[in-house]
Amino acid sequence: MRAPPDPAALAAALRRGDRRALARAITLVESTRAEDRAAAEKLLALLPSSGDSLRLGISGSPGVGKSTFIEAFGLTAIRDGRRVAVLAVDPTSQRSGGSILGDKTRMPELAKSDRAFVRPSPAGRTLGGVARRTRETILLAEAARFDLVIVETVGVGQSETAVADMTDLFLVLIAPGSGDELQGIKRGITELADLLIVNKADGDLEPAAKRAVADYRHALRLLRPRAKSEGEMVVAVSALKGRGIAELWRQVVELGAAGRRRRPAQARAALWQEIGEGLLEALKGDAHIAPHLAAVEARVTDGSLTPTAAAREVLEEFLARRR
Ligand SMILES: Nc1nc2c(ncn2[C@@H]2O[C@H](COP(=O)(O)OP(=O)(O)OP(=O)(O)O)[C@@H](O)[C@H]2O)c(=O)[nH]1
Ligand SMILES: [Mg+2]
Repeated sequence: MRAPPDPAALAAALRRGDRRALARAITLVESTRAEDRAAAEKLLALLPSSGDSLRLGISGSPGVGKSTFIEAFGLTAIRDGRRVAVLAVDPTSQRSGGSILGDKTRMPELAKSDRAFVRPSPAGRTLGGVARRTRETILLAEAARFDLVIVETVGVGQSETAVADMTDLFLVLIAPGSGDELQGIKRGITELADLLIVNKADGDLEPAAKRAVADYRHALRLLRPRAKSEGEMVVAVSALKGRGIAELWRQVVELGAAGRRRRPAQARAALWQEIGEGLLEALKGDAHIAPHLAAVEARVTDGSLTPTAAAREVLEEFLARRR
């Protein structure tokens, strides 16, 4: 068995901006081995605070152009002096090696740049585990002097919420002409999104992109009649042609400064989430309780016990055993 790396040495290498150290540190926080977990926590405690980073969440359905967009957008940020880390969150997908290849070939320049770091998502695991690991990975990237951290999610629903809850600004990419432009509004995604970005505004798709922008602006005015600047919340770009990307970058920098104010509340929410998950883990790992959980669940399933009564029973037993 390999010994975990020395946290102090790793922290020092991170502070120098060493990308290989960053890769090793991420592997460490992703590990579930107890001694790695202990080393990871020591490492995290040694890291400097996050400085002036901008944390950006990006989501959008498969094929909308996320990777192409991140390539163009990330290179624009690099030209503006940033160092860019791209992290992926993909809790549902089982694709592993494939996504690494796919992402890196769709971001060829970014993957080559020495001012960028692209980390694909390890597949599997629960959303809670993924969220904690990603939060920690953001801190590692920031300690390694990456001042634009892009968290991409290809998952839907909960993973979008998880990413929105750990970033300063959340962008949702939309494809035009898919016939379901307003589906995002139905799914409530616009409540999470700070900016809706209609991609592929080029060639044959340009008229459809313009319509999509108008449709979304209209829908947002109906949904949030009191807000003033909904028009500016929807923009059209072409990631492929690089159109609208520089303007969007300026807008993101501006909005991101305000979005940073969310961090204290996000940290508080993460604390309670971790406490909740820790308790649940302890409960499910309790040698006396765990064997009965399946039976309790079966009684709730067949209706012979209410969820409330069952939960009270389980919790009372769990808590009584700790007194
Ligand atoms: N016309 C046009 N095509 C684009 C644009 N951006 C991306 N595409 C194309 O759309 C396809 C999907 O692009 P990706 O960047 O791989 O999309 P993705 O959202 O990362 O896809 P997944 O990783 O599978 O979720 C590719 O064929 C791209 O070339 C654009 O701005 N205009
Ligand atoms: Mg992609």
